[in-house]
Amino acid sequence: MSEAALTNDPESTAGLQRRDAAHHIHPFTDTAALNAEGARVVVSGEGCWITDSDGKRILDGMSGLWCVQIGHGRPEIAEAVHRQMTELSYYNTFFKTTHKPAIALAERLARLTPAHLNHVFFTGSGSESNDTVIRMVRTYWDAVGKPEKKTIISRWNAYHGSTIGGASLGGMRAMHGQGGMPIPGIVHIPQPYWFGEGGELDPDSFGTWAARELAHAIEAQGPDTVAAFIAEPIQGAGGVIIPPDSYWPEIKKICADYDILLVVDEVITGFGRLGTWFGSDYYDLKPDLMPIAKGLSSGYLPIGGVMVGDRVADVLIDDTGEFFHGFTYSGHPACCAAALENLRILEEEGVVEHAAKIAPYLQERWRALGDHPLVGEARMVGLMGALELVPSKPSRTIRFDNEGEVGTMCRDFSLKNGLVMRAVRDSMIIAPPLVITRDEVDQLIDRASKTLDDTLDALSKAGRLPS
Ligand code: PXG
Repeated sequence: MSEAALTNDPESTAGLQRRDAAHHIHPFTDTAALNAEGARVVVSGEGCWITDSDGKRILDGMSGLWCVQIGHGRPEIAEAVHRQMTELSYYNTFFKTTHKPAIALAERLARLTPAHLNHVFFTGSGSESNDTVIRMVRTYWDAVGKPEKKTIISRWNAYHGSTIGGASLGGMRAMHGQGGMPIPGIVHIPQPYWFGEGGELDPDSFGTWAARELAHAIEAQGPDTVAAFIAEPIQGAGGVIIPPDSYWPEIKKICADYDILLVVDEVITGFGRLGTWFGSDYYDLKPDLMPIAKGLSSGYLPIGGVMVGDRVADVLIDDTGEFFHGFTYSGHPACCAAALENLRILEEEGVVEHAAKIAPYLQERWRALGDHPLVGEARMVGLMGALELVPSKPSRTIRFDNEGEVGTMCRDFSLKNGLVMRAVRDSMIIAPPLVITRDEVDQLIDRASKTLDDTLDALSKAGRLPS
């Protein structure tokens, strides 16, 4: 077929890109710029790999969007969903009604999550989970007779979703800039980002400083008005910000001292990402509320939830009366079936144990990339890591001009080299499926390494490196 005929074929890559550009507004995208370039069309996925419409196989170093714990394309999930849809495709969980998949999933989650978390409120996504958190936190304090406790403290550069509530809890200034956020009653403190913001302090002193900022904010707001603190165990979308060891113990102490609820957002860190079932297990946290999503179903169908600790559940269930909140798809039977099958695979195939076992090898090889002339820091916990790109070493303070440009360039090289890495500012992020093998780790590192060389070469040719 001639090239012109191929381009006119609506199912060719060019045809699909043209049709996509005509009608599809993508999330977190400059749509005009994307349309000029054409979107990558992904057609299939298997294990740690995706294939695009040109037949190129790409190692999915981001597990889709931090979610495909068990890898792509497991037929067992499709079969479980098919079975459920044949039996009961949809029914709600409002109005004194329930169904078997919601019952079984709630039971399973109570068993798998930390011991004091014994109830779940189902949602359709992480964003809905965090909107639910705002409602629950404030309803809890109303019910215990402290209605003045309303303010929720979060961190700058946190990500808690893209609904108005989720984006307000989040600390992404660009998001706040579109649409009048944050909503009232949400306050942000500095993040524990030592590489970017630690100044002259050593990591542990900086971690303690960042945690003490919570106490300062509580004092500034008035301790009687603060309801909760929300945080990701490790910030994901913010750039895999791993807090110094001193951070979480100090935060736990401050929450207890001031009697504010601790909300641990496990949308990314839940279901094995850190080589433990939850980030709360890794950092020994005892969240009052724990939003979950993503890895709950390995992303096969949309489902999220808020795990509710006994302290809050007792009040919400016994003292609140009706909780005026819920979604059409809360506990959707097909999504619950996908989640149950995913959890069965995680448990029966020992996927979390596998992640814990492969993590040291990936970490060792990832940290060795820190020797590359472009890399200022290579960090990783469990199976989530970042490389900080810098123009010259050793340097934490001198960064590239036009932040984000080098990261994007590096990401484009990475895709060319057959590896999905995500760029956050000028850092490169990976969070591969938990089922990644040793051989795939080697391929990931080889491709990342070549990508760094390609980026260095391009920067050097463009005269963008100090001589
Ligand atoms: N909390 C956390 C910690 C997240 O990472 C959400 C809540 C919201 O989940 P939903 O399901 O509503 O998207 C997330 C989502 C990125 C990226 O570019 C990260 C997320 C979503 C989209 C993009 O890294 N995380």
